[in-house]
Amino acid sequence: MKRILTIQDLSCVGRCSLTVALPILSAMGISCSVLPTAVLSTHTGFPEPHIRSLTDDIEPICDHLKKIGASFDAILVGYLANPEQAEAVLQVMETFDCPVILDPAMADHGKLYSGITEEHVDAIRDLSSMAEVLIPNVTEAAMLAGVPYQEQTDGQYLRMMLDRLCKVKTKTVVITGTTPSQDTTGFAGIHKEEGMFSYKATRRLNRQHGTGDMFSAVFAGAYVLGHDPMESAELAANFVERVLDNTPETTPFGGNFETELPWLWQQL
Ligand code: PXL
Repeated sequence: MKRILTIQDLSCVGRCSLTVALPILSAMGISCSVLPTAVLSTHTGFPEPHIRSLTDDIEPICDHLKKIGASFDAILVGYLANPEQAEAVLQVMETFDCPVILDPAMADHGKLYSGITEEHVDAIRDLSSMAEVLIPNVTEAAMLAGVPYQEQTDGQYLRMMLDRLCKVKTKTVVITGTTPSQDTTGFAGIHKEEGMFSYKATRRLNRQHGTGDMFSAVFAGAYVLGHDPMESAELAANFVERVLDNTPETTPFGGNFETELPWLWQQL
């Protein structure tokens, strides 16, 4: 059985991060271990969440996991609570020495998430150069590449960001939430050996919190199971489309993904 360690927060209410990665990876037949970066009453899309960062706990948890002989086929990194955590996460990556899939989880729709600072962006930029796969949305890609955010994404803009984000250790970058045209959305990717790939589907009018986290969890699962980056990203996009179709109202409680898990299992 494949094993993934995922490093992201535990938000008690509002589907995102660990509360989506765990069930999704389990439904894909993958053993999912967790290293929580913070406990929040809700994600930061709700007003005034209670937040306890677990910055000082990352290293001792990692040390103990190493001591008991834990090993992983991949590490999936998501939301970090502060820039200092990037250093601790780097040590976890070095300790377990396996492919890292990094979702920068810090911004969307042209804006940083509440509480995320410019120092955080710099720390994630440094960390991202150590990842084998990077999965930013358009806003995060622009911030990491150091270019202005554009709501409409033409091919030249995406190509420029993909080239800038593809560092020495990077094998694949997938930018999610692209807008190939007014009524379509999709992703654009680059694979170092095989070149560019892209995908588009009808744009859904509703938005749901946590769909980026769902995308990266499905992608990570398919990738460790041996699917190539395009197949993994397409499966992830199709899963998110089903979640959106299943959740007509836009609320911060997140997309109804639970009923789509049997479909996900059937695709593998
Ligand atoms: O879905 C991204 C995410 C993850 N974790 C926390 C968040 C957000 C986005 O707002 O606040 C805590």
